[in-house]
Amino acid sequence: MADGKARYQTYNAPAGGWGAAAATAKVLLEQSVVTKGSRALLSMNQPGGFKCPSCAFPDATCTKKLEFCENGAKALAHEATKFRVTRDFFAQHSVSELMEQSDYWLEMQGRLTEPMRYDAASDHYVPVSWDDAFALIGSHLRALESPHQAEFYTSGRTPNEAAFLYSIFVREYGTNNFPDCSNMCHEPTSRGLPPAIGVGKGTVILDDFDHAEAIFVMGQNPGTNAPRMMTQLFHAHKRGCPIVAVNPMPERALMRYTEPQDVVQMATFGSAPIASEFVHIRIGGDLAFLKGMMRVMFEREAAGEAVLDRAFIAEHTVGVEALRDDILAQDWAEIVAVSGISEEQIRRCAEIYIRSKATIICYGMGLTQHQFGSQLVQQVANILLLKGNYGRPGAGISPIRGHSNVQGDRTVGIDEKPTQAYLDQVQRVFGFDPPRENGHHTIESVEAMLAGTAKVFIGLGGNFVRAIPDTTRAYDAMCSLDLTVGIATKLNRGHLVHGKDALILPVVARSERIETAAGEQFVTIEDSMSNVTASRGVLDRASDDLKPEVEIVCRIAMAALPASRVDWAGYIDDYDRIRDKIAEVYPALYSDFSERIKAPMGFHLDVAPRRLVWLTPNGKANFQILPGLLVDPPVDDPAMLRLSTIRSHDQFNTTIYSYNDRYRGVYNDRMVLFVNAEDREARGLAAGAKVALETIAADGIDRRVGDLTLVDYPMPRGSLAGYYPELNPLLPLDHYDRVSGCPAAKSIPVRIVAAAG
Ligand SMILES: Nc1nc2c(c(=O)[nH]1)N[C@H]1C(S)=C(S)[C@@H](COP(=O)(O)OP(=O)(O)OC[C@H]3O[C@@H](n4cnc5c(=O)[nH]c(N)nc54)[C@H](O)[C@@H]3O)O[C@H]1N2
Ligand SMILES: Nc1nc2c(c(=O)[nH]1)N[C@H]1C(S)=C(S)[C@@H](COP(=O)(O)OP(=O)(O)OC[C@H]3O[C@@H](n4cnc5c(=O)[nH]c(N)nc54)[C@H](O)[C@@H]3O)O[C@H]1N2
Ligand SMILES: [Mo]
Repeated sequence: MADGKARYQTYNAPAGGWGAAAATAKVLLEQSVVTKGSRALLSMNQPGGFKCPSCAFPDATCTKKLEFCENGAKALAHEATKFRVTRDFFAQHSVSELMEQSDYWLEMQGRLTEPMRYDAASDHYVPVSWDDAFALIGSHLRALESPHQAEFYTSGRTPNEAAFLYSIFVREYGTNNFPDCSNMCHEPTSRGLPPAIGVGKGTVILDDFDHAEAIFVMGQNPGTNAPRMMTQLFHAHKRGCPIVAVNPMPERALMRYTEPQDVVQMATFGSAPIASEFVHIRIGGDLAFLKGMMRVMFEREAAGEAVLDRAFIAEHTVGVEALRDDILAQDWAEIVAVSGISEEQIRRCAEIYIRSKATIICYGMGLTQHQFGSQLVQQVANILLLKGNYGRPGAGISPIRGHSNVQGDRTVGIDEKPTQAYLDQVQRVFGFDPPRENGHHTIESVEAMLAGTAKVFIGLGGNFVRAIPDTTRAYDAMCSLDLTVGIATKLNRGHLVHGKDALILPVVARSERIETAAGEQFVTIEDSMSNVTASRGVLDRASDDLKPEVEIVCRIAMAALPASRVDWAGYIDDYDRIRDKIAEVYPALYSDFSERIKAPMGFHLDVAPRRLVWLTPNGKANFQILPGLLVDPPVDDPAMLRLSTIRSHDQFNTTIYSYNDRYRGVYNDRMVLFVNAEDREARGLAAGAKVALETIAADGIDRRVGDLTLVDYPMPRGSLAGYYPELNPLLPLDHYDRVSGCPAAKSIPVRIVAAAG
């Protein structure tokens, strides 16, 4: 638990500004890296330096200023930390003892230093040589009856070079089982957008923010999770661009913000409101809101006003009539009831949208993590199509990705449902027959573990057991395996909930230099707006006994596939050779990769809709229909509340930096529930009461989390919020979007039980 006393109070200061500067200094101090960390921060996101290991927001193309934010600094400080997890540490603590510790405590122990193997006799991790570790993995993988009994997870911090080789290795090994953090994140974007606009990516570049005439920010908390985006929003606001924020929580940075890069504003303690319109949406109300806006457009069009971009629709799209029929079938009273937004405000937002000749809609997990998340994202694509908001400056769809290279990993082959054309290409380039059937996404991989068919789990980064739904079942699933491997920078729960054999393989981190026999190497990543840039670490590695992810992947491949047709040894030292292969497999995107990456700011991957080219089967953009107004099936229980599991300001996914959530006024506590005071009173509960939550599910499994403190917060009626990953035990495994496999972590049906424990 946290050291200090829990406090809940309103945060009245603007987001950003001096609060952010102070928090940056504090975390460098806490990790004892004030000098080293500050120096490294000067190289972060600069040409010749390394890419921020935190979020996937792109850098400005001009390099005149520092390009890091408070939360990037936290990520760096925790990576560059002076603390170390050594063999003595593991000798001191058994795995069962470590299981009793919090995620925060585990994180604070520092960087892993050498490979470790689980010893069942003593219940301790003990040192193992790299050679023995690879031999153990090889012997397990070679012994499986079928390659489909292994699950190969990737987390989105993995750079392109390692992810590409991993995808080739796993396919040569014989399976497409690629559970990926993206499956829990922007998969609705990757699966929902292709039928609509032909690509599963955003169509906006950073420069578009300077030309937009309206920006919508839906289901996203940029002040915490993509703080560098605040600079774009701040400048857009300054030049009078309307910004509409759609969120059940009045996130502080969307309300009032001080730009830390603005010297005058900092010096005068000034700040600016960011959102000109705050849409206080019910959890799951976004479909109704978008349909309401589209209804206004079709109504006015029917009344003879030219609201739609008719020429664009005629030339580029199919299906507008069906969309119009669906939209006009929605009744205003229901739209208002489901969204929680008045007709007047919806009309006002529609007016902003109609007047703007170039609109960007950004969105995050608030839209994707619903049971119909993929179809909801398609409605965002629809409304943009109605006004031709593609292929022109200042316009487009902008999913804001999570991990710094989650989009890149997908581009270079981490995909459980690969296309046949791509598999043909792999076969041509590497000469082996890749498996043709679909593999497992994250949920399916857990189902295979629970069914006893999966035997081996390898995690290239990440913290699988903490990130996935249904924590209790997830732990059982993991413990049933023959071998679990965690390839990681830091100790986490995933290493403690392990299979019969288990390995921890420590890696060189993003901010650290990669030296090989061929000299210093760099890696590449693709940000949320499809820019590919080089990342060169500047710090010394945390321990001599770490290996780069590329080498680890190659050595696993060599151990598992002695008769491989791929020259794994040749890729360990020279990363240009890997990039040449990426260029061969993806000639349209990556031709001349090794040359083009030499440009100081890298290059932009082609995004066809920017050129008004639609890579769909019919060569057009297609309007998509989702009947009704709900993004989650209804639950027939009057006591039901919808729970959204969100991030605090002081965490990176499962990594907990502290127990504070400054912008929401919560200190020294993460076991909180943000509740509407009337919902609380209707249950006869006092503010600050301790309660338990129970999931409402029909599968007969009891899911309960206790000891939660009710904090009054401006939530819409019926909507609750609390923190991920602590509340993951409440999220049923099969509560996910069937199109994409993405868990509906933003909409868990729960009831409050007025009892602690
Ligand atoms: N510092 C930091 N940066 C990060 C991360 C981190 O943990 N810490 N994680 C990274 C990753 S992997 C990702 S995917 C991104 C996540 O970045 P976000 O998408 O911003 O993540 P969340 O905190 O999950 O919250 C999303 C927002 O959705 C809102 N919301 C909840 N339900 C609904 C709904 O039904 N409708 C609408 N409109 N809004 C809703 C919540 O109030 C919250 O403001 O950030 C990345 N960057
Ligand atoms: N309830 C709920 N569940 C969610 C979400 C939610 O909003 N609500 N969000 C989902 C989302 S969007 C995501 S992306 C997933 C995140 O799922 P993951 O990506 O699996 O989780 P992380 O917490 O980002 O992983 C952290 C670990 O990665 C390792 N690591 C850090 N840097 C490196 C590196 O450079 N190399 C290697 N090899 N390892 C490294 C460290 O050991 C660290 O402990 O969680 C999902 N789960
Ligand atoms: Mo994510």
